[in-house]
Amino acid sequence: MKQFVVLLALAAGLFTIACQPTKVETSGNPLFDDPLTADPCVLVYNDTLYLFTGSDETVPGEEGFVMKKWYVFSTPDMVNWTNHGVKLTVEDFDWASHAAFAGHCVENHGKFWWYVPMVVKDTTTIVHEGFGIGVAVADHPLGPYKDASGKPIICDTTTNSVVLNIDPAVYVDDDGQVYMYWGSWNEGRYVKLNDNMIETDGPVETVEATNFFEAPWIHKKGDTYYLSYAAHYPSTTEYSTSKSVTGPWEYQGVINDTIQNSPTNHQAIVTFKGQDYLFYHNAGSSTGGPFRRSVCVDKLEYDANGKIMEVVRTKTGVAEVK
Ligand code: FUB
Repeated sequence: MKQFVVLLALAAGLFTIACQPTKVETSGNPLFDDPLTADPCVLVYNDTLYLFTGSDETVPGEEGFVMKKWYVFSTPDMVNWTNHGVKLTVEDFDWASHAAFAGHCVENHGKFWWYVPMVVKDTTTIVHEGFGIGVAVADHPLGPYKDASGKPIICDTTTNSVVLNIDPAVYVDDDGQVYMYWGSWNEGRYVKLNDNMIETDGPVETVEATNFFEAPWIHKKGDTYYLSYAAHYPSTTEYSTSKSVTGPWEYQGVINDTIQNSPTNHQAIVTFKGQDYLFYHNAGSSTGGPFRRSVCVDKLEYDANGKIMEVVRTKTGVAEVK
């Protein structure tokens, strides 16, 4: 009888162990409580995902954006992240005075080009909000970066630019032609960039995309170009598709619904080690209000017809990838 009880206890123990869920490592949203991060941009290089972010700073008495610098983070597996620290600041650009808004880093010709908007120093070129878009360059995603053009590529006095020249998104097409998209307050623009990455090559064109508010991002899946963007304000993330990088754009729908505690959400979309991801920000790490934000990541999924399904935002984030 005693033997039977021992066997029963052993079996129960084994059953309990077998039923224990396997521990799954997840990233957790927001990704970092400290520092505060906003406006994600991502690229994959040498099996590593690099995340470029802006920096929301808490300054007593200041409720709006306080942004002076940009960070770089990296991960080999979406769970273990390294904060590489500040890699670019307003002071790195002689022509800029303040407001380090959303940037975009892209690889081309073996170098890394980090396009960033800031308010310019030269008040004679300020007609609207005073933002210019410049670019810094480095040999590696982690830098060191230095101003590549010595002046803004786009500013208020550029023909057909917009009132708020922010949120650059640069895309190198399959034939090598480079395009820069940007815009805010319902006005989107794009321009061809010269092969040297620091000059425009042709006129500034208007982007016609339903509900466009700001934060354009281009990616391609199969032979379809996806233009995602912040729509309305407070913003959802929505998207349109085309068979050409310059449109015409056919409206498709919502990727990410409005975020309760943040009127902005600024997306970045990437495929890494076979998984698709949506990076965005919320204001979940902070008691500082809607202008103190933190970057998050969740899974992005396409249906069988290539339509992006609305993202399910989670607190747990995404699982480790090998
Ligand atoms: O972070 C400042 C601005 O807020 C960005 O440039 C926009 O995309 C919005 O996120």
